[in-house]
Amino acid sequence: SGVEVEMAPPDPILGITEAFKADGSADKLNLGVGAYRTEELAPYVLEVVKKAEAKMLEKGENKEYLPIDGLAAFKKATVELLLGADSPAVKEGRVATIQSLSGTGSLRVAGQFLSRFCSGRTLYISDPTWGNHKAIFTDAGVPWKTYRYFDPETVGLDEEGMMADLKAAPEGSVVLLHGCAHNPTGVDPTKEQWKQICDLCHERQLLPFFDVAYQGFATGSLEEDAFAPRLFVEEGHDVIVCQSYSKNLGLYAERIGALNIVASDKDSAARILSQLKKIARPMYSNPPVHGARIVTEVIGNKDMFDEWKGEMEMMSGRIMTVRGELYDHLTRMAPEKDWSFVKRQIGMFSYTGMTPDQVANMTGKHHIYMTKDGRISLAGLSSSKAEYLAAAMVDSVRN
Ligand code: PLP
Ligand code: TYF
Repeated sequence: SGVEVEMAPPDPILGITEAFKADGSADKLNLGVGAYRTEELAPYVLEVVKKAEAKMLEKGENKEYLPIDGLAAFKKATVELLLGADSPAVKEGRVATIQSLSGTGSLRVAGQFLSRFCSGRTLYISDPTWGNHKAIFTDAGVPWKTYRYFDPETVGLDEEGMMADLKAAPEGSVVLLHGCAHNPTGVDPTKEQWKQICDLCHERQLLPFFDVAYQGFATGSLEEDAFAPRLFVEEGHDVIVCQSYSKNLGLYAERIGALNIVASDKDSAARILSQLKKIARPMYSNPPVHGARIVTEVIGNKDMFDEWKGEMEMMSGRIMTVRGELYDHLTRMAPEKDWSFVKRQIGMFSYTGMTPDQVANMTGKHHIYMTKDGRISLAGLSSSKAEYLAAAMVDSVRN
């Protein structure tokens, strides 16, 4: 009658932070988790978030339960941020939106929806992808396969491989795409390539499913970063989109995000929403309110919205600056190697191509923590540490 289980392995990303905390070295650097840090390497709370919270305190809002599908004003704000306020799909009421527990929880609800209503349809996931995707969809009972995505030779998109694998996918398959700033590679399709992927989804009757975790964080522009999901919706696809406010509004621990399913008409959207609520209810009943209010305040107030855009540009700009500095140091220290990928990659991460042994050297010898797949989070790097990182990388790839 006892409970005996094996020890579970630590999370490949969040487990790194545990190891980092236990390291006593003064040089240590946590480039594992994708979380934005200031130049002083401290966590950053956006000024606009503090303002929104002050306003919320002033209003004295209560702590009553939200509806199962979340705060109505948040739902409106989040779908308009994603697709644009004048999007026909939004205006026609064809989008079923449910506020959920940030990106991860939204993906999990979407997974449950797929396993319940799209059984027999395989989900295609990029190789590589964010470490949690496979676990989320495995737990939700969604059968998945991978499609080729990354070409280590060019440190770019494996366009041919991706298109061939998607062409070979059975009709009705679901394709998981990163809306922008692909994690971990930092390699995104160009606009032209997105159009080809969109056409292919039409031809092959594939259901596009976007994970949008970095809107506004990739280029600094909310519109630019929503190019791909907007294109697919405009082209008339039914589309699933998960959103997260962890990175772009720095609301990591508030667990605020949404799942949107764009349907062909208002009635099917209403039926889909009713089923999403039926999924959420026995899982967590209803979502937390604090982050939903923050997002709603920020998006709904012109001054705060503009201030948010400024802070996003600041954050994405700082990451681009450290990319440039890291590139300069690397090129000076090891000019025989082409380091231009560091500057080309988009978003928080650089996918370095380092092997597990080289990563072990980074951590064991240089106290630099990063994921085993060779990914480093540049959001956790400061200008003053760029040279130290470059020296460690050069030491690791040469040995
Ligand atoms: N999807 C991708 C691609 C991510 O990189 C992340 C984390 O950063 C998430 C989803 C979900 O994060 P969260 O659950 O904090 O929104
Ligand atoms: O890729 C990352 O680093 C971020 C952070 O379960 C993260 O996505 C990692 C693991 C996780 C949730 C968020």
